[in-house]
Amino acid sequence: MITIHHLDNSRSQRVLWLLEELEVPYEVKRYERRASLAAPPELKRVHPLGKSPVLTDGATTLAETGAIVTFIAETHAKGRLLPERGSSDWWRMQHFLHHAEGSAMPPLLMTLVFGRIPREAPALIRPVARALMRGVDEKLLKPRLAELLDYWDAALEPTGWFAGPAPTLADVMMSFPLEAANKRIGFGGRARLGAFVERVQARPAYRRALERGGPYAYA
Ligand SMILES: N[C@@H](CCC(=O)N[C@@H](CS)C(=O)NCC(=O)O)C(=O)O
Repeated sequence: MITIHHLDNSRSQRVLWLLEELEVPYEVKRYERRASLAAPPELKRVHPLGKSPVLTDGATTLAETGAIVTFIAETHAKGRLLPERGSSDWWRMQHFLHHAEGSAMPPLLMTLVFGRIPREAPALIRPVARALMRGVDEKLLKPRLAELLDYWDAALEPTGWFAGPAPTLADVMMSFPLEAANKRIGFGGRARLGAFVERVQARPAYRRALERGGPYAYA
């Protein structure tokens, strides 16, 4: 039996969505973030990095969402949520599987972290920290994020999904960066991005996954 070690309000939620979509039985072990938003130390007993998600299944312990969704697809999907192996949609899916954590999440995370720095700074230097972070946001992050939003918008244009005419693992992986972008920076009128998030969140499997996962601020 697959167990997902799941943190509230986290990118782990999309793994539960995938399992519901595939109707694979699984258990959820829930962990609660601390006030600092860090995962609790118990998660380090499951995997040394102490991040979520982690999948355990018999002798297998896997971290990294991309590896986890691939494991689930290889062992349980029976071709569902997968384009034909080796087809152009297949490689498009592979691209977005890696793009989600490798390219989409870093600037979104930087926006979150840099936004917190002025609040954490000593009161005396807070105005300087605020001005500095505003500069980084305007010059570095906003242009990069605008490029990403345009890229996703264009990628969704042909079918509304990231890799072909139907949902695939690419959509599962990309759902979290899009949800996070929607909450943190907005889509700036790019209607296809909003429509994607709505379409995903309306799926019965997604709704069931929310019930299993508990608090999730991005839905
Ligand atoms: N690239 C990893 C990122 C894992 C990650 O950073 N997870 C966050 C949840 S959104 C976490 O555990 N944060 C708590 C912490 O860093 O202590 C993945 O996709 O699994």
